Amino acid sequence: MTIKPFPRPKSGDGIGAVADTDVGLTSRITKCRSCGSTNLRAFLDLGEMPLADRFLRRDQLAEFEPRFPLEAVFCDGCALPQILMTVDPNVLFRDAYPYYSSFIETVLSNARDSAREIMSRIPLSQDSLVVEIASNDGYLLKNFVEHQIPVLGIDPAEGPVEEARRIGVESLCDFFGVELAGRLVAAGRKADVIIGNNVLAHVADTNGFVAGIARFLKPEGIAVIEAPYVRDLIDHCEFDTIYHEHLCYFSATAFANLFERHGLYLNDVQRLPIHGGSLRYFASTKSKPSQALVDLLQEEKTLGLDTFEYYRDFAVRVDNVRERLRQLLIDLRSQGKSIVGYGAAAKGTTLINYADIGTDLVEYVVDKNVHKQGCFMPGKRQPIFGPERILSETPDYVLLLAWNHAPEIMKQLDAYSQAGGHFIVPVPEPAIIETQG
Ligand code: JHZ
Ligand code: ZN
Repeated sequence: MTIKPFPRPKSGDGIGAVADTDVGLTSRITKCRSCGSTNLRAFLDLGEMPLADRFLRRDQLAEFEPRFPLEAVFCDGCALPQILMTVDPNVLFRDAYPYYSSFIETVLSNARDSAREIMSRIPLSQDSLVVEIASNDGYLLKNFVEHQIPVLGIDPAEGPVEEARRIGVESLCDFFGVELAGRLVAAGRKADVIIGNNVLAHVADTNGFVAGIARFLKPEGIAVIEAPYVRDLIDHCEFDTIYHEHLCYFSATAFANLFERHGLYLNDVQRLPIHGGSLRYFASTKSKPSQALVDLLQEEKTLGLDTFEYYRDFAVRVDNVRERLRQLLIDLRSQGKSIVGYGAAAKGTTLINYADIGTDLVEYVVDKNVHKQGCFMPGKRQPIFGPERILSETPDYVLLLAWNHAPEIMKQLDAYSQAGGHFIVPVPEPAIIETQG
């Protein structure tokens, strides 16, 4: 089988380049987001990509769609992989931010586990305060509300915040940082627990964010932070989880370096399967490292996660996945097979745009999230429908753009498998999952 190379997306390629857009505070870093070092070494260039969560409404299809460079670098100073471009957070997260955590059972059950774990580690009562940064629609804090523990959610996205308030989760619609922490402390509030799931990597002022946590946390309090684990990203070639919302890609080593700068110590860590592999970090004002943490930091050293070598061949592996996926889809289409996508996931935007998967290969995408239905995928513009369409049309193949939720999705689509349907996963390597149909 010959694999034809195809052009990378680049500036001015159809849709447009960064200079033409109204991009507010969009900028390119020259120093590490964490330690300020200028020793940044490039390891991946995905070209110019549209914004991953900017699903297009029908009336926006004729409008200019901004694209931004997406290049990843490794910091020699503190071992933190990161991207160079910072897109204005008001563009990324306000207004029509479409991500509602409660649509995903895996996210809900992880939230329940997290709440249970936290309650087993620290005594909480009606006099306590549990804060969640990026509290979204209240999917996690509601577990504390059930136990009559006072909560405060903080999130800049209006739609999800409204939903959180509707279900009784007190929420502030704002960006968290050292300034907001200062205002809350001045108003007499301090937190026993600060939770931040999938938010640390999203914040442009990385140090301001951690300084805010340090300021807002009671001396005996704990910060519980979840973030995708860069080791899983690299090992399983999850390049599609790289997009403009994700500015940093943490290891325990890089996390500890960042938090210690603000007087917070990483004391424990748990590996989680969620989002393709994440770490749950436990930090507090005193240093009491658990054996699990000591072991993981040692493992990271042994593997070389704190050296550029670990990332050196990633781009070659990514290109290999891209070529193989394209060829698989092209072969299936040339045999007359129909292919659709499941999950209008942010990572799906990176995947279809980097692998140049247009409607000729993947005709449409389905997603349970009603806020995404009726819209179109960024860049490649597949229309987004509800998942029932798969059951009514029985396409030959479903490409799992939300491959991280494969078991949950395949379970729901059991009738589709029974009817002879097949699933394709794009990473760690493109593969057709055999079903019993
Ligand atoms: P999912 C988001 O990434 C965005 P995304 C964000 N930047 C982040 O950090 C990560 O999460 C953690 C749908 N779905 O979770 C729901 C179904 O339709 O992989 C979602 O639209 N049916 C905040 O967007 C999408 O798939 C289902 O049964 O890449 C999954 O998105 C399931 C399970 C999901 O995250
Ligand atoms: Zn650094």
